[in-house]
Amino acid sequence: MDISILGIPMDLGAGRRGVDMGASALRNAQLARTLRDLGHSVSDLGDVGVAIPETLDKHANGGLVFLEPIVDACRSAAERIAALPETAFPLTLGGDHSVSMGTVTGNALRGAPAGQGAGTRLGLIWVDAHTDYNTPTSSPSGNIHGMPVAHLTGLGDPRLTGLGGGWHMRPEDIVMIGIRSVDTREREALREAGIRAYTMKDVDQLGITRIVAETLERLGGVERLHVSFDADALDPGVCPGVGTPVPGGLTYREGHLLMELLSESGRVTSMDIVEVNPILDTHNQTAEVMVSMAASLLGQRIL
Ligand code: B3U
Ligand code: MN
Ligand code: MN
Repeated sequence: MDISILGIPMDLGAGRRGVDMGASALRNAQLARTLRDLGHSVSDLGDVGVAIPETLDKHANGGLVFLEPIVDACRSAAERIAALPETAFPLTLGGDHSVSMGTVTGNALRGAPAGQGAGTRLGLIWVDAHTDYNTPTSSPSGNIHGMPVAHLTGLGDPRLTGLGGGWHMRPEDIVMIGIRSVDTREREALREAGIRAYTMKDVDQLGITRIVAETLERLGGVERLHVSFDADALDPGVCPGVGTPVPGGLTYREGHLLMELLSESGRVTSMDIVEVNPILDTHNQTAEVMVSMAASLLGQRIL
């Protein structure tokens, strides 16, 4: 496969500093070499430009923290990804999870004719402890990294919902896995939208194998399939370097099995790795684990 790595070193959407260094930590953990050793051709496109928080006025936009620079970075990421050749597999490195408004949009717009609402039908597998389905009005924190999925479906601030020029995700094309932290108003909005979310209770009861089978069946009709992997989906014992750790997450093997089964399906066309925070990590463990997750999604096998 032709893998294109693109970094979005942004922590503007998170409540704590440091995820802007996540892309660098993942590169340092031998991401490109690991994927090349699997037989892929890998090109690193470098980073999208992101504003430095200390140079900005945090509340320049009536309440929504760092909204404009987040829109700018997401737009740059979307443009870079949308322009990639059809055959490329974009592997995007955050950054906090608000980068996915740009990466998902860019992937949906690849190869699509220009115009209002154009874009392919993209399936989204959101691997996360959180559902990230807040809007500016429902969010308890005001942090935009808790809002990307809502904005991708068209709910929230028009400057963020407008990134796709009228294209939005269909809620029925979204599946979440690993969920264990949902805010009250988020829960109501998710139900209303009809998004399928597998909680950690579902992982315990059904197991990853059945969850992947159901997910692939539900997303049977999509043209592209994007995996957005938030490091905090994995248990904090496995990935300690995250800003909002929640106990009771996916084990190391559950994470790998999820990636291995998705890889075997041959249907995944792009991936994000987000929320790796080297400041909070121990010896780059979280980046190393996330590189191994990418390797499993991209064909690494035990035998
Ligand atoms: N739901 C909370 C917490 C949160 C969401 N995503 C992360 N944390 N990483 C919020 O702030 O919206
Ligand atoms: Mn997230
Ligand atoms: Mn999360």
